[in-house]
Amino acid sequence: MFADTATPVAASAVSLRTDWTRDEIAALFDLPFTELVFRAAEIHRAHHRADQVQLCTLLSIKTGGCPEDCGYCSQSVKADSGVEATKLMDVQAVLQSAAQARDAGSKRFCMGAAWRNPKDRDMPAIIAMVRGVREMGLETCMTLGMLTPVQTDQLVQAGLDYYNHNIDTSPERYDQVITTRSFADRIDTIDRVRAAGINVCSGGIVGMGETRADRVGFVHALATMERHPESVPVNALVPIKGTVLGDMLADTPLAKIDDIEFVRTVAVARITMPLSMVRLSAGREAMSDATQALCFMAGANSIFTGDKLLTAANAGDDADAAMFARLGLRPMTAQEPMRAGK
Ligand code: SAM
Ligand code: DTB
Ligand code: SF4
Repeated sequence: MFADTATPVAASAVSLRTDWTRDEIAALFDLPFTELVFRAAEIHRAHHRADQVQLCTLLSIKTGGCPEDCGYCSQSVKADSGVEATKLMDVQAVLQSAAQARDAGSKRFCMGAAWRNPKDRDMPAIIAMVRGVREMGLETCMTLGMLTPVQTDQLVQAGLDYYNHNIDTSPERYDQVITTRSFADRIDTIDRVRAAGINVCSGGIVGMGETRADRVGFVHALATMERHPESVPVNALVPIKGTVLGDMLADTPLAKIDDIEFVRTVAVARITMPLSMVRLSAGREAMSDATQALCFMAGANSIFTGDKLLTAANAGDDADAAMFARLGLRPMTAQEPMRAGK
């Protein structure tokens, strides 16, 4: 049976470990698969409603033309992906989109901009978007690249709930994926957002041709943060033609991440960060219901809804409704168990 009647444990009653060693995390990855998933499921059920999945909706509020060179991303100026650069969307159009997401049952609205960092002249519109979306009763999340202290403060004043800033991969592999910024730059922004009292959403991508040791290093970097990110998106690389990694994968099909290894990564994230929302993010469109079911069993409890992510296709509401019915899952209604200083 689902843990339908289980009462999630209060955050204060849980002692969270932030001293995980890489050896411990590697040992979790090495467990027999069913044992690993069983342990992750136990932890999931102790802290969350195991039959409920949080629904989040993404909107690209400024697409393409990004000066960064992230090897996976269709929106980099370095990619030959055919994605056209747009200006920042009008506030009213963003609010219209948020209203649709709310009406479709989404609880969080995540707005993404293809920027290295926002310009100060963009901030008034960004602030109006945060305020407007919050007034609709949705949780707000922004992902805008690096932030200055002043911009961070402006987001706090606007009432932003979450800031997404992924570490993407292990610290030692970072410069093979992105050269225009460093892993340390990424951590600086995460620390700034955290110190300002905004909830942190940070995760990364599996299936970029990395090794198991990189996946260990990736989870280790998140699970040893002074405070675990409240949301941990685990993306499976969506191989996009014209990007460095998308083309590499097209040439070496065997490099595609094994489903079982992907589920292992989700399970290890759940075990090491028990209270975090673990989001089964990009890449679901290419996953079977069975693989997604294993991810939910292993502790994933959040997804992106709708038929589009930022530029890539997503599973779509009909497919998700059918999957939820098939698996007996339902959309999450309650607030998340752990909140940062709010
Ligand atoms: N520009 C901002 C930034 O980089 O933080 C926000 C947008 S960026 C697209 C957000 C995240 O989406 C990336 O950090 C990466 O983890 C994920 N992502 C981008 N392209 C992806 C792809 N092709 N497959 C899987 N995940 C992807
Ligand atoms: C995250 O970790 N994944 C989302 C969100 N945070 C911003 C983005 C996924 C993007 C997938 C590729 C695309 O749509 O271009
Ligand atoms: Fe720009 Fe973000 Fe894409 Fe990197 S992931 S190229 S920073 S939009």
